Amino acid sequence: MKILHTADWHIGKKLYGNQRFTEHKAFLNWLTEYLENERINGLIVAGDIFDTANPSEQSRTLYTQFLARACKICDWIIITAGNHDSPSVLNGPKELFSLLNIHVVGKKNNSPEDEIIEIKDNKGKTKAYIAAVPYLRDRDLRQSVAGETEKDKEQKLRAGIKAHYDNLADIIIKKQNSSKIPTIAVGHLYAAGCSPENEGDGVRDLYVGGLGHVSAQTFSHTYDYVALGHIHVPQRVNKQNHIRYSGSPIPMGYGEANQQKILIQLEYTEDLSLNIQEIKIPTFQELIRIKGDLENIKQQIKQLITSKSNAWLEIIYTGQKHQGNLRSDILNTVEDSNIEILKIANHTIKQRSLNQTDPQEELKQLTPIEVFKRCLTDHEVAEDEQPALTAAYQQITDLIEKEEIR
Ligand SMILES: [Mn+2]
Repeated sequence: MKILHTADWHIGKKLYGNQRFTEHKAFLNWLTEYLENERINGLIVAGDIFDTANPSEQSRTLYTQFLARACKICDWIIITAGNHDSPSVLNGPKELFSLLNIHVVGKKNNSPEDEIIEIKDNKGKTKAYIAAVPYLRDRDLRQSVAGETEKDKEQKLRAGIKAHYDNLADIIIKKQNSSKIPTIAVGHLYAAGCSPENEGDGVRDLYVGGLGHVSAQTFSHTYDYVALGHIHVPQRVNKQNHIRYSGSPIPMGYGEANQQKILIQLEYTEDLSLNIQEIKIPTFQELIRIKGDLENIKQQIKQLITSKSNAWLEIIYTGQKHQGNLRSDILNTVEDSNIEILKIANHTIKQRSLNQTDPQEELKQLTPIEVFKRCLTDHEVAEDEQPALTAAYQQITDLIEKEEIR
């Protein structure tokens, strides 16, 4: 029996405003071919199918088109919700999908049995049990009690998650009736002992509070393998070979651009021992971050053009000189090429604006408006333009404070 574990597709995710449907489509086409060529029996997607709770029509179409093809190749597919997914969006077609052996678990409900999926062969013999646990929200596990500290809450959550997985394991053990049957758990959570190492991928803020810091001990020995989602860097939890994050199939941001993206392939042999293998996913859209002074940046772009690259670039200017036309200078270099520039950041200006004027000064002592004024000076903005810009900036920061725009 061959099973593939993947997660964190984030269909509909944009990068600096750029749509990424082409990449998702290419990935799903590649995955379909892989399932077919390797004769994969089961597919597990461990949460964050979509990037947003209300995915666009295009995102939903990509997803259902993929499933329509994949369910003809695989014997079964399991989809659980991540924190980005809307439980009701995923659960909507649940009944219909189950007729095609696509099992969706969008949220925890009162019956733990709903999270236990029994995989049978065509003779009705049980081949595997999957504890398909969706992203567990605070309210799914814990009743808040007045006067609790953050630490109490964390501890209760952790205990709640462990109890949830233990309970499912107990039910499965009873069903197994002392015969050895492959058993896998699915989860979408942050486990301690793994390194996020991401920047700007929207994951980091979730480590604080919320469902943080479960460890390898959370998962009963009943589970031969634990298929996790939520962290975009593929890795083992606490160095346990059988508890893994598959990571995202396409890089969610430039911080992930140099990572090899993978799927995890599980293969149960005749005697039911488990082989775990990492399968490399090709790069569908190259993302390159270029840093340097203007000459350096231009030279690196030229090299990419010569090599007929179609990369999407993030450019970080770190030169000492003030460059008044930085943006247009850089954009000119990629005209008539297949390269796209998604972002140009000027770190020199940022650094200078934050530079200490007195050695005792710390950023937290400065108001945003003071930093903005230094920015204007460094940009050599004309004196008479400064009041209007400052007023506009003040208006924006007021809005952010009042309305908590994020
Ligand atoms: Mn997630």
